[in-house]
Amino acid sequence: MAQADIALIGLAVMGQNLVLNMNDHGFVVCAFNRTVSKVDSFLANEAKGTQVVGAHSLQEMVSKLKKPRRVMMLVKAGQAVDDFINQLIPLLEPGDIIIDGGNSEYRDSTRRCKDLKARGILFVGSGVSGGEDGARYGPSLMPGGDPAAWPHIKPIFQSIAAQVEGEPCCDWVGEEGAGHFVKMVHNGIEYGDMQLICEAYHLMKDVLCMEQDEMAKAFEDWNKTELDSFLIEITADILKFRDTDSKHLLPKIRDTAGQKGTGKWTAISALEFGIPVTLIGEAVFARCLSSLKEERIVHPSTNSCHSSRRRTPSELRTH
Ligand code: 2AM
Repeated sequence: MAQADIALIGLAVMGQNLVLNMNDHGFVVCAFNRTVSKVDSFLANEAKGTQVVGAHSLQEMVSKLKKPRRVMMLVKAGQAVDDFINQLIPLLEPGDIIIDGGNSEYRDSTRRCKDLKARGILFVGSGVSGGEDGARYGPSLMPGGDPAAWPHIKPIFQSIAAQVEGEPCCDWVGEEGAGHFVKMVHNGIEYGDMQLICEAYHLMKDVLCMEQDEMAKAFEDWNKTELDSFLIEITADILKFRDTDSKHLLPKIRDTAGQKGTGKWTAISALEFGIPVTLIGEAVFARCLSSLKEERIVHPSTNSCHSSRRRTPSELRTH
């Protein structure tokens, strides 16, 4: 049997979809997952009829790969990435490549890149953007790390990435943790974009007293201008959307937003590097305020707002 072009560890939806995307582009992928039963169910269902092969151990996976071996991980950020790297090290040879396509912090990627370089293994930390659909049909990929790895992964990465006017949405972004740094800033920019949309909505609703369908029309018009973008497009759709009782759904949704941390990390990096990125800082603070508001209740008799419970400083440090 022909050796596989690349291994992919982590068969949650993002991982599965990247495997199927690589398969569509003619690459033979060897799939592995910590919970090994997922390998069999993936091969019997989603990957049925494809060229995808499976492995039931890391040893078996490594034995099925062409050299230099290319091993990509899409597992939970943090300890799981270090655990897999530690298990892979004794199985790989100098010149082999480990790619982390998860949502790792860029400092972790810098550390992993240096540690693996000392052992002759080439590390790549890659941002993967576009969600589940992107992973399946064309993500934006932001690889960085050991530059010696790039020629070996470029053909795979550039063919599975989204293509815009014939150009792949993927290029080498720099050394060490640069891939995950770019992904972090990319997410931070999205925070800023969403903050601008929210402020525009606030002014339209509370200052201009516009009706919901009027606001939707404004966003639709903006989407035909230089503001043409996914977020402006879905804002118009969200504004128009009606609930089963035929009333608009949006005013019924709680006015709070959580966060996973990439906006906050972008703002922290901006402070550390002395680069003013005030919009993203504002966006993070607005989300914090919105979730603090969630903790407050309006007293029905007086209509006055008071905190339901005083929170301790450590409880406030939630993000
Ligand atoms: P699982 O199917 O065995 O849970 C997304 O959660 C992916 O990361 C899944 O493939 C999951 O494997 C994997 N994952 C999560 N935590 C992990 C850990 N501590 N060690 C190894 N894999 C992990």
